[in-house]
Amino acid sequence: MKLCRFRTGDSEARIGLVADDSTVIDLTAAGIIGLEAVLDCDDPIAELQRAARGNLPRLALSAVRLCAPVERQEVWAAGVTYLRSKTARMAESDFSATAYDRVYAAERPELFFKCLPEKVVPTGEPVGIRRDARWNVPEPELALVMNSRGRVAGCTIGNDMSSRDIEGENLLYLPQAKIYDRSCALGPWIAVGATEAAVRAWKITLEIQRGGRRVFGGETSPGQIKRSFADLAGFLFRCQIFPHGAVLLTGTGIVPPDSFTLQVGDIVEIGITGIGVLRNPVVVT
Ligand code: DO4
Ligand code: MG
Repeated sequence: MKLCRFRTGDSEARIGLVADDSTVIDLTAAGIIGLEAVLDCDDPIAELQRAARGNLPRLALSAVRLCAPVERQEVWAAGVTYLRSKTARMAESDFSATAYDRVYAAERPELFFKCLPEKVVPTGEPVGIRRDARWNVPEPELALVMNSRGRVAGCTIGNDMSSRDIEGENLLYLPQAKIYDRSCALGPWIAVGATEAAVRAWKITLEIQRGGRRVFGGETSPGQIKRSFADLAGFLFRCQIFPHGAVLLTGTGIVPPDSFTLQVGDIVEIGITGIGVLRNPVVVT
């Protein structure tokens, strides 16, 4: 089931179910006014099925504005979870290479704070590249949506925008390479109900268009993530609580060649089978 946040006109964000990739069923009249309560249920699927049984308003997907599927959840990210990310980062950095090598093999994963929801953009809105960076890339990532008990309640698509020259200059610059205005996109909605085994068989694709032409394309699969979802969620929720739940980006497995950097006006399209497509133009921030 596909759970979304949406607006019509100037209305407050509402919660809906996307049916047939063309219709949004407005769940407001069924008493569902936020993501948190649904995700915190023992059985979100049963709760959504119960809600959708009523006679609820249906809107054309094309007539609503999708919001990022995040309310008060902090957004975190795992790093160096794919071999491709490890090798690309070892190559970009003179003196941090061993850190990436070690963290890929270590029991404790790299987890870093990405942003609060106010820095997240939804599908359709621009992601940003820093004006003081020379080498900027999107990072297409499966995002785990976790409830307040640390349970993976669904997943969505994430873009962990990164400035590779800043990160590569010194590992201590990671927060500046990763956190700035419009540095994270999430959407288009949350897929609820798939098992980890099913998700691991999905495909992740990245396509970057420039002036109507494809300038980069790549693909991978969540099956290539070195760690289990439970392991990543367990480390994130170890010694800290998330009263509103959290979103965890699970790392990138697609890295464009070193000669590639994003430009203003590029369109970044990330697809994950089982979820949908997250599509964002690029601006300078
Ligand atoms: O260690 C730096 C960041 C890694 C990351 O964001 C990734 O592997 O996706
Ligand atoms: Mg990343």
